[in-house]
Amino acid sequence: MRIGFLALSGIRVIDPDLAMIGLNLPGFVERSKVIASLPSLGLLTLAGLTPDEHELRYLDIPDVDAPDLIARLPGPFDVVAISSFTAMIKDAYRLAARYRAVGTKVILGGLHVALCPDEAATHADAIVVGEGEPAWPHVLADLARGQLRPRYQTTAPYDLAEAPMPRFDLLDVSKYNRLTIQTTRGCPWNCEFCAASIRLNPKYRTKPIPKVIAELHRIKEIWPVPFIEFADDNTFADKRHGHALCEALAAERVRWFTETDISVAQDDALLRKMRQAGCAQILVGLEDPADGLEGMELKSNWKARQRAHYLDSIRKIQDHGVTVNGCFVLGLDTHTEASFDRIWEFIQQSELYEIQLTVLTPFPGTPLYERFLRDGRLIDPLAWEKRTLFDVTYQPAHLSVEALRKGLLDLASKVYSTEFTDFRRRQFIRRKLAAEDRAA
Ligand code: B12
Repeated sequence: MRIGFLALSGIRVIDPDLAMIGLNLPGFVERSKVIASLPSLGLLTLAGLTPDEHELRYLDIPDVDAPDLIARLPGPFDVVAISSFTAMIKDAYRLAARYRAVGTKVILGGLHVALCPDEAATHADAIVVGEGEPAWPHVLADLARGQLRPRYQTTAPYDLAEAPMPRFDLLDVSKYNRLTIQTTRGCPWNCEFCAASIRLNPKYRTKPIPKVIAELHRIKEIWPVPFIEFADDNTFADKRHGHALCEALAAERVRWFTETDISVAQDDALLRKMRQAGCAQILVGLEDPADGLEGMELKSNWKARQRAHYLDSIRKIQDHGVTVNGCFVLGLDTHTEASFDRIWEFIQQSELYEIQLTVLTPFPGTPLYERFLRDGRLIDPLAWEKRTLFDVTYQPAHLSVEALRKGLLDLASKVYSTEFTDFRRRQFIRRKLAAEDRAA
């Protein structure tokens, strides 16, 4: 079969004022360029599970509505596999319709499909709900026999010891400024708003280190000195795995970025190893420096219990030469007009190297979405295209929608201004040098 693996690329903001700010602020533009360019690891993984007898192509589709799209793209394909996140799902459905109109079978999978399977099923010949690896061989076999089923559902947690080698070789690597490797899946915590891989399967799993290193070696064959982003939700939740991962990476001379939680600050030896292993930055969900954390993590209120250590933890991690990208969520139920100033004060005090500001976003399939739906607080429950993490899609508890929008815009203009961006970078270097002096 000729199989096309199709990813929707780029990042999205609907609100024109927010898009404008993106065009004007240096820190923001820089970040957007960096994060917009990544291939779909989910599709490359499925391609890695596809037997050699099939002919494969991987394509990033920048504009699904472009005239003559299908005629201009490589192909034709017997079947296309399309991946989904919520913000671009309507684009994915339009792309699916265009392919189905020319007789190509369409398989849809990914996070949004897992969260809204009944909706997705109306746009595809088959959908895969949950993790893709266990289902994909069945999809291929059923396609070959002409007996495709409309729905494939996976529930048991996929064992990452079985993980296939993603087909990085299908990429035109000159188009990307970093490539992804997944070293863990899931997260031990369960935050009310989280719409990441715990929604595919809640079990936290680690990939055997030799497999991670083999993936890195495969990437180095096409890109000798790559920059790597780990496509993990919480790389260092399992400290033993984290130590072993860093020890193995130390020999690789590669720079990398990942997402993890603030608990890395409690492990000095791990911080030293992260630095030696080439860790450039960790992205940490701080969410709120005040009482908005209360009740956010649903298993044991874990997030709220970390708050008292935030400032010390950030300093300690950065003193080890690893920059922290601190993420804040605006519009939590405790937030009032005063919260924006409080977050701004905390950011200044923290000396965080990088900051991500997003608006609380009720993604479908999350406990947050269910709560807001129940309470009648969703502005347009099915406006999936607005689930961008920047657009306001619900009625905040103690703010108007406009006040939240404006609060984000004002805070973003302060945080991403040239002056403050320069200040943050200078502070980081100053503190790092001082820490190195102390250590010498
Ligand atoms: C890398 C990444 C990106 C890349 C995506 C590149 C791409 N085309 O895939 C870039 C930088 C472009 C990006 C952009 C955006 N992202 Co993003 N991103 C991530 C990140 C960090 C990792 C995703 C990943 O690679 N996972 C690993 C792979 C292996 O998992 P997977 O994709 O889920 O695939 C598995 C299954 O879903 C399934 N599967 C997937 N596709 C298919 C298809 C078929 C046919 C089948 C059978 C199975 C299948 O099989 C795979 C293996 O099990 C996650 C956060 C995180 N830590 O996970 C956020 C995340 C996915 N992003 C998110 C968001 C909000 C966005 C943006 C909307 C931001 C914005 N404002 O623009 C855009 C939307 C982009 C889009 N095109 O739709 C949210 C999505 C929530 C949701 N439910 O939609 C996440 C979870 C982060 C968060 N804060 O919540 N992102």
